[in-house]
Amino acid sequence: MVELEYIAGSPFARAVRVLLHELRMDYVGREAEFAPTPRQLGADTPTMQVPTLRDGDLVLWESGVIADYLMRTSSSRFCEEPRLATELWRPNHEWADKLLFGTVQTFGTSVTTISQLTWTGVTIRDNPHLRRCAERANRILT
Ligand SMILES: N[C@@H](CCC(=O)N[C@@H](CS)C(=O)NCC(=O)O)C(=O)O
Repeated sequence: MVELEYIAGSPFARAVRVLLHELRMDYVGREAEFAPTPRQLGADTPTMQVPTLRDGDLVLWESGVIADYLMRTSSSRFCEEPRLATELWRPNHEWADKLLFGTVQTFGTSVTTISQLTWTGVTIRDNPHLRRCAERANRILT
Protein backbone atom coordinates (compact mmCIF):
# COMPACT_ATOMS: atom_id res chain seq x y z
CA MET A 1 0.00 0.00 0.00
CA VAL A 2 1.29 3.48 -0.81
CA GLU A 3 2.17 5.90 1.98
CA LEU A 4 1.58 9.64 1.88
CA GLU A 5 3.38 12.12 4.11
CA TYR A 6 1.47 15.37 4.37
CA ILE A 7 0.37 18.26 6.55
CA ALA A 8 -3.32 19.10 6.88
CA GLY A 9 -3.02 22.69 5.63
CA SER A 10 -1.09 21.94 2.46
CA PRO A 11 -3.12 22.60 -0.71
CA PHE A 12 -0.63 20.47 -2.66
CA ALA A 13 -1.09 17.51 -0.34
CA ARG A 14 -4.85 18.08 -0.34
CA ALA A 15 -4.95 17.70 -4.13
CA VAL A 16 -3.13 14.37 -3.88
CA ARG A 17 -5.45 13.19 -1.08
CA VAL A 18 -8.50 14.11 -3.18
CA LEU A 19 -7.04 12.16 -6.10
CA LEU A 20 -6.33 9.10 -3.92
CA HIS A 21 -9.93 9.29 -2.76
CA GLU A 22 -11.28 9.63 -6.31
CA LEU A 23 -9.14 6.68 -7.43
CA ARG A 24 -10.54 4.67 -4.49
CA MET A 25 -7.00 3.91 -3.41
CA ASP A 26 -6.23 2.82 0.13
CA TYR A 27 -3.17 4.51 1.52
CA VAL A 28 -1.34 5.00 4.78
CA GLY A 29 -1.42 8.70 5.64
CA ARG A 30 1.39 10.12 7.74
CA GLU A 31 0.20 13.52 8.90
CA ALA A 32 2.64 15.69 10.81
CA GLU A 33 0.86 16.78 14.01
CA PHE A 34 2.80 19.93 14.72
CA ALA A 35 4.73 22.41 12.64
CA PRO A 36 7.83 20.38 11.89
CA THR A 37 11.17 21.76 10.84
CA PRO A 38 12.02 21.61 7.13
CA ARG A 39 14.53 18.85 7.94
CA GLN A 40 11.75 16.66 9.35
CA LEU A 41 9.28 17.45 6.58
CA GLY A 42 9.98 15.53 3.39
CA ALA A 43 13.27 14.34 4.89
CA ASP A 44 13.86 11.83 2.08
CA THR A 45 13.48 14.39 -0.69
CA PRO A 46 15.70 17.16 -2.05
CA THR A 47 12.87 19.70 -1.74
CA MET A 48 12.18 18.95 1.98
CA GLN A 49 8.48 19.47 1.28
CA VAL A 50 5.26 17.52 1.42
CA PRO A 51 3.42 15.79 -0.10
CA THR A 52 5.79 12.83 -0.36
CA LEU A 53 4.57 9.48 -1.68
CA ARG A 54 6.23 6.14 -1.00
CA ASP A 55 5.39 3.08 -3.05
CA GLY A 56 7.76 0.34 -1.92
CA ASP A 57 11.27 1.61 -2.61
CA LEU A 58 10.00 4.38 -4.85
CA VAL A 59 9.89 7.86 -3.26
CA LEU A 60 8.11 10.63 -5.17
CA TRP A 61 7.68 14.31 -4.37
CA GLU A 62 6.09 17.26 -6.25
CA SER A 63 2.31 16.93 -6.25
CA GLY A 64 2.05 17.00 -10.05
CA VAL A 65 4.50 14.13 -10.43
CA ILE A 66 2.68 12.18 -7.72
CA ALA A 67 -0.68 12.81 -9.43
CA ASP A 68 0.73 11.67 -12.77
CA TYR A 69 2.13 8.51 -11.17
CA LEU A 70 -1.14 7.66 -9.41
CA MET A 71 -3.24 8.19 -12.52
CA ARG A 72 -0.96 6.04 -14.63
CA THR A 73 -0.58 3.22 -12.15
CA SER A 74 -4.10 2.97 -10.73
CA SER A 75 -6.84 1.18 -12.58
CA SER A 76 -9.37 1.13 -9.78
CA ARG A 77 -11.75 3.86 -10.88
CA PHE A 78 -11.63 3.85 -14.65
CA CYS A 79 -14.60 1.59 -15.27
CA GLU A 80 -16.92 3.50 -12.93
CA GLU A 81 -19.23 6.36 -13.94
CA PRO A 82 -18.51 9.23 -14.09
CA ARG A 83 -15.28 8.14 -15.69
CA LEU A 84 -12.01 9.73 -14.72
CA ALA A 85 -9.49 10.78 -17.30
CA THR A 86 -6.71 8.20 -17.50
CA GLU A 87 -3.99 10.84 -17.77
CA LEU A 88 -3.26 14.23 -16.30
CA TRP A 89 -3.77 16.03 -19.63
CA ARG A 90 -6.73 15.24 -21.89
CA PRO A 91 -5.32 14.62 -25.40
CA ASN A 92 -7.58 17.21 -27.04
CA HIS A 93 -7.09 19.81 -24.32
CA GLU A 94 -3.41 19.40 -23.55
CA TRP A 95 -2.38 23.07 -23.50
CA ALA A 96 -5.49 24.30 -21.72
CA ASP A 97 -5.12 21.53 -19.11
CA LYS A 98 -1.41 22.24 -18.62
CA LEU A 99 -2.09 25.95 -18.20
CA LEU A 100 -4.87 25.29 -15.72
CA PHE A 101 -2.69 22.90 -13.74
CA GLY A 102 0.28 25.28 -13.70
CA THR A 103 -1.93 28.18 -12.66
CA VAL A 104 -3.44 26.17 -9.79
CA GLN A 105 0.10 25.24 -8.67
CA THR A 106 1.10 28.91 -8.76
CA PHE A 107 -1.98 29.78 -6.73
CA GLY A 108 -0.87 27.21 -4.13
CA THR A 109 2.65 28.64 -4.07
CA SER A 110 1.31 32.18 -3.59
CA VAL A 111 -0.95 31.34 -0.67
CA THR A 112 1.55 29.06 1.07
CA THR A 113 4.25 31.72 0.75
CA ILE A 114 1.91 34.20 2.46
CA SER A 115 0.98 31.79 5.25
CA GLN A 116 4.49 30.48 5.89
CA LEU A 117 5.97 33.98 6.10
CA THR A 118 3.07 35.20 8.23
CA TRP A 119 3.86 32.40 10.72
CA THR A 120 7.40 33.74 10.94
CA GLY A 121 6.20 37.28 11.61
CA VAL A 122 6.39 38.82 8.12
CA THR A 123 2.97 40.05 7.05
CA ILE A 124 1.42 41.29 3.83
CA ARG A 125 1.42 44.77 5.33
CA ASP A 126 5.22 44.73 5.75
CA ASN A 127 6.26 43.04 2.57
CA PRO A 128 5.76 44.03 -1.10
CA HIS A 129 6.42 40.50 -2.36
CA LEU A 130 3.66 39.11 -0.17
CA ARG A 131 1.31 41.82 -1.43
CA ARG A 132 2.15 40.69 -4.95
CA CYS A 133 1.44 37.07 -3.96
CA ALA A 134 -1.94 38.14 -2.58
CA GLU A 135 -2.73 40.12 -5.73
CA ARG A 136 -1.79 37.12 -7.89
CA ALA A 137 -3.91 34.70 -5.83
CA ASN A 138 -6.84 37.08 -6.06
CA ARG A 139 -6.46 37.52 -9.80
CA ILE A 140 -6.25 33.76 -10.36
CA LEU A 141 -9.50 33.30 -8.48
CA THR A 142 -11.39 35.95 -10.47
N1 LIG B 1 5.75 22.24 -5.71
C1 LIG B 1 5.49 21.49 -4.52
C2 LIG B 1 5.10 22.42 -3.41
C3 LIG B 1 4.95 21.68 -2.07
C4 LIG B 1 4.93 22.65 -0.89
O1 LIG B 1 5.04 23.88 -1.05
N2 LIG B 1 4.76 22.09 0.30
C5 LIG B 1 4.77 22.88 1.51
C6 LIG B 1 3.48 22.68 2.27
S1 LIG B 1 2.14 23.46 1.43
C7 LIG B 1 5.88 22.42 2.43
O2 LIG B 1 6.17 21.25 2.52
N3 LIG B 1 6.48 23.38 3.14
C8 LIG B 1 7.46 23.09 4.13
C9 LIG B 1 8.73 23.83 3.90
O3 LIG B 1 8.84 24.54 2.89
O4 LIG B 1 9.61 23.67 4.73
C10 LIG B 1 4.41 20.44 -4.82
O5 LIG B 1 3.66 20.63 -5.78
O6 LIG B 1 4.36 19.42 -4.13
